[in-house]
Amino acid sequence: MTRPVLSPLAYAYNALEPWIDEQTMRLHHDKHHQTYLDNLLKAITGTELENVAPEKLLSDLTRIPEKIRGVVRNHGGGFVNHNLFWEVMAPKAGGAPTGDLAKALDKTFGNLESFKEKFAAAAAGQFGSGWAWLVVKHDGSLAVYNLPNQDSPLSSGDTPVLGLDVWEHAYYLKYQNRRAEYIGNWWNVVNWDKVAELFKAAKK
Ligand code: MN3
Repeated sequence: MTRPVLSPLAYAYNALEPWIDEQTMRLHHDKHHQTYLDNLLKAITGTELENVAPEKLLSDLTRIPEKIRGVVRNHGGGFVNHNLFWEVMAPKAGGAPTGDLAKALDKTFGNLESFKEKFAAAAAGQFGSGWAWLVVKHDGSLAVYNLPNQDSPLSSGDTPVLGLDVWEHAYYLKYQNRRAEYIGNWWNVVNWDKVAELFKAAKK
């Protein structure tokens, strides 16, 4: 396998405005995300884990030597979580999902609005830094929960299909302490086509 790299965004830094500002996107992708990757590489380079995909490292943290387990969990998690985050957002996005994903959300949560409320509550209710997640569980069912820091759903055997970063670095420049406003506006940039694709892949 090839060494993990920081992929460029698939859209311009200012493409998610007015919901997410250019400066936040630049710092978040070029600095924060890069740092997670750098620290992960620093920990695994020269070890037998060097050629293991970061997702695989996270999927069983008990196999990681104790000395670098924390770094893999935090920085490996940070690297993998942000890869997903950039992909599940897009300019001129938002709206509602269609197809199998829409059906599964309705079946699990009642309707799209109820899902969004539950997800937003998970995001708002994460004390301190962390993420809200929509995941596909082992049995194919959907679930919403939050996790602190950069903990990945992969470490619990779940496959994340939508994630919202609620670390202050994700919103503070534009929204300051108004996390709820950031969460509410974020729906305008959710790339449902990508979420549907991840959902389909996870169900296989
Ligand atoms: Mn972040």
